[in-house]
Amino acid sequence: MSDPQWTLDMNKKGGVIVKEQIEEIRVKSKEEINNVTNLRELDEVRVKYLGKKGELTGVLRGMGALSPEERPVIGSLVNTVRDELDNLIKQREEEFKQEELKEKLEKERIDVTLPGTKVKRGSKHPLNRIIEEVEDLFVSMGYDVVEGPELETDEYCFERLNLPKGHPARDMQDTFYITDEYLLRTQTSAVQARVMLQNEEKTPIRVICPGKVYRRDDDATHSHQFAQVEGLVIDKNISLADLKGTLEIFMRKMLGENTNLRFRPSYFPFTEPSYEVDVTCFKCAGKGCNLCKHTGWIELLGSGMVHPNVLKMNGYDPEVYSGFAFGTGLDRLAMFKYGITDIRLLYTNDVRFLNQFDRKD
Ligand code: 2NM
Repeated sequence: MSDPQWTLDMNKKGGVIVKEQIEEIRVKSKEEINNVTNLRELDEVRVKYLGKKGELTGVLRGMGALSPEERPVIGSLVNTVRDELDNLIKQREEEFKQEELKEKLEKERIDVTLPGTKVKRGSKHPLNRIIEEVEDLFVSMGYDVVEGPELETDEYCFERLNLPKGHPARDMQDTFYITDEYLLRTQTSAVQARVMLQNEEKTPIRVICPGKVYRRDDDATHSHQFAQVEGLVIDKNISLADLKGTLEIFMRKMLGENTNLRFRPSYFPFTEPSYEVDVTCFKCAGKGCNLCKHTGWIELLGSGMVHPNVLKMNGYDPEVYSGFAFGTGLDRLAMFKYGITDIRLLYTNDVRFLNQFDRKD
């Protein structure tokens, strides 16, 4: 902005003094404005000169002493100086704000190239993955998933599954007895006895029962507690062909489409006939290796046609209904599917082991 005009011909003394005073204020205040170091100081200077009781405002207030001719001249001079100071203050204010912003940005600067903090996410336990996969498959084929108590009664775990007291096959499973009547279930077929008995209309049944079971042995290949899934189908005209087809679909889904099945006659008290089922060794594809002891086969399931006594004892007429059942250890299935060599890894929850099953979703 251009300097105010100082060439006015002031013929009266008072006006000349006031003009000098204004010039003095102008020089002094400009210097002070230029010297302030922050917004607060700047405001103090503004109040000192331009505030209600400020020095420049004071000049206007004292104008009464001037002649009528001088007043507009001085008035306009004061306005010019005030505008000049106003502008300078605004300019300084803007400078301080910019500085402040710059400082803030500098202080809050984020280095986007720094590596982030990795959020640790849990992963699904391999056993639970297997259970979910089995459940999804059987649910897609119209089965219900049913669970039951781990603390069972002798009645459901043995009696109703064609294993009366004193039956030699009771020794096949080393049972944890709690009392004479209560025990830790040795198989989830106890749940299936409940399902059959509780179905009062005696309509067809299609269930799988996954869960923990308990036996009194443990070593590298056996645990005193392990996970099992058993399946049961009861309807009219259920045959061995239905069992074979179902297990083939089951195993091919879990272990690959090239998996074949081999049925070996066996004995279970709750089925007749009974079969142990072998699957093509997944490691050597049936050629023979150390895992399958050079047979090409791995034993994975037990199965059979539901024993007429079991049907009868749970309220189904064996002349009208027939059924098949099967059972398999989920631990063994998980070990085969993921190539795990020690069953205890599934139960000790070592994160170095579990991290290998990191979720991909
Ligand atoms: C197996 C092997 C063979 C089985 C039998 C039953 C039922 F309820 F029908 F009695 N449920 N599961 C069965 C048969 C289980 O597991 C190795």
